[in-house]
Amino acid sequence: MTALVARSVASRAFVALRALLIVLAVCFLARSVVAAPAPIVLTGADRRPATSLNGDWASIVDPYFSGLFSFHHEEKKNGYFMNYKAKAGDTFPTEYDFSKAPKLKVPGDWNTQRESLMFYEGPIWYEKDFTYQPREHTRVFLHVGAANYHSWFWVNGQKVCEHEGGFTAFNCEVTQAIHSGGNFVVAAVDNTRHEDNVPTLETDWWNYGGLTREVSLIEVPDIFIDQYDLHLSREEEGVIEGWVHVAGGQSDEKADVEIADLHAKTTAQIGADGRAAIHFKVQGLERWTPETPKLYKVAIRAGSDSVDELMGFRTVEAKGTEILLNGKPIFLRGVSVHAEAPYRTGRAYSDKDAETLLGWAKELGCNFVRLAHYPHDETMLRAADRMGLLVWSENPVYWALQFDNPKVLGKAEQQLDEEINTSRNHAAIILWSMANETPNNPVRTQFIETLAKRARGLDPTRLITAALLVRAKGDSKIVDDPLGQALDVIGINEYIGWYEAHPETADTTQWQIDYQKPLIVSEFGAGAKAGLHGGENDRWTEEYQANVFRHQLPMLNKIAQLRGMSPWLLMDFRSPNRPLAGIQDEFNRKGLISDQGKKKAAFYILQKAYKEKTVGKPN
Ligand code: GCB
Repeated sequence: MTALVARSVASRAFVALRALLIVLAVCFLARSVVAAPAPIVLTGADRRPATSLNGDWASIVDPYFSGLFSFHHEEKKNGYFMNYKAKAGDTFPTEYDFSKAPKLKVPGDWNTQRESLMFYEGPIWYEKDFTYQPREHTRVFLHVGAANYHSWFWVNGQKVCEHEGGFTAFNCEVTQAIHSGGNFVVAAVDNTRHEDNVPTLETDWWNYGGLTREVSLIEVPDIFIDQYDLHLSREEEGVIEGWVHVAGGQSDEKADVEIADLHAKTTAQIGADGRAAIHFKVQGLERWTPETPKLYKVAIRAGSDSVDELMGFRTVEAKGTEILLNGKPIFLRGVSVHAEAPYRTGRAYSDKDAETLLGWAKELGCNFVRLAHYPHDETMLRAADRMGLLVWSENPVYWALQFDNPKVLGKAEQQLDEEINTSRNHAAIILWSMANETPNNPVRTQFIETLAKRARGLDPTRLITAALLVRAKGDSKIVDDPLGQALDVIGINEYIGWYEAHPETADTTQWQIDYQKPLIVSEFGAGAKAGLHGGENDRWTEEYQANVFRHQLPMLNKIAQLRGMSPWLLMDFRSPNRPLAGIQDEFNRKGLISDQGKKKAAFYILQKAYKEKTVGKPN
């Protein structure tokens, strides 16, 4: 009996072990089919020579994702990424053909390019043919400015990468996949919203899908500069410091940084971690300010690689309740901006879009923009550097994420890393915002504190903020969200006169702020349809919106530690949450300017206050 039991236990163990081995083998094989190296960040990618892949791409709308998954939902080996061309005598049908498929423009969201795609959420395939001549001793990266939300890339049928997050740039190595002559690249982009994504299911903006920003090929030498950080020291006068990281480098190599206009040059040894520490003194530096946005050409070199940067130098810090720019207190006269394209709507991506939007901000009298609610395109940051607009840059930790899910924290961290590592050399950016209007609970607080700590570790030179919700008690508004402890600058959103009470309620509102830190009112505002007129208490009219601003400004001026504001917002933008026919028509109408560029009455109220410096401290 005992022997029998022992035998059956042994045989069961054998069966279990065999099953485990089979599972492991299957996993290994499956991985070898699908695994591709993670994409990398390239700082200053737009400053490198590149082969553009912008323009027309063939497209296949694939709501069931049958180009990637079989009828039993297994990942296909011969999916659409093979770009197979049917041949006479094939023993199977080929049910797709990119050469006959309709085109989509890249960069560009798909929603505004085809009426049937306006509300589409799901996967779409993209394909483009291109010719290329790789050179010896080089590595080639497919640079993607942004793909919303989840994307997969193949070159000549070989998987080169997969990426999550719709608003950050990434680079997939294609060195092994690309060849001399004709090549093709296939991408699948899926903008399906999921609860465990960042952002999550609910947002107040259009879920524009696709290859929304530019795509190119970037060729670098075997040993190349992948990331760098150069900034003006806060501690030592006239010192530029930071680091240059070299990928594939040996520790006996050197990196150098030269600013020819200042006759300044330094050379530094690359350490075992691939980094060369930079620290050098410059004479006669003109500091970057909103009034004098001086940019210098900075040459960064290592081995045979070089990047020609264009950057400004300034310091920023928080002291007590002040924000100091170059050591002097500054008041941030700002406005919030979505990456919505002026005049044509859709996701903004071009220099022209950036110049129009930021040109309006300048016309308003701004020295500051809050680029909500996700990292904006490089073109926007370059324009802000050039035009002298300080920037609040934001991680898409928006509303109620799954804060108790470690996977979600990982996604938020990855997007934060990409945002900072890509954009850290813009003089314009002074604030990294960790989140917007998140629910006040301990799990959320811990999640965002983790992000704040990470951001400080990656970049100790800028200030950390977040847009908090405010609590009401009688006539008072209370700012006591515990997340405030983790911030250098407190951001708050409030909608007195729109989502609550009346515009004039602002006259009697008292503020209790439990933090002795600088405060930015990162949102207030009201909806108005451009051209709709009426009494100042008639909702949706320009007069109502103007009235809200008229009552808000004096109230905000009474907050002693107010150091800036960015009312909601510069221009109307598409949002599926805004269906009111004849007024909203799927647009959030809180813009000071309509999506067609028409300025509303409130624009002029804020402009007067900014130009005459009657809000905030006059600096
Ligand atoms: C908010 C959000 C912003 C919305 C805005 C609104 O508080 O931060 O994303 O679009 O309110 O218009 O309701």
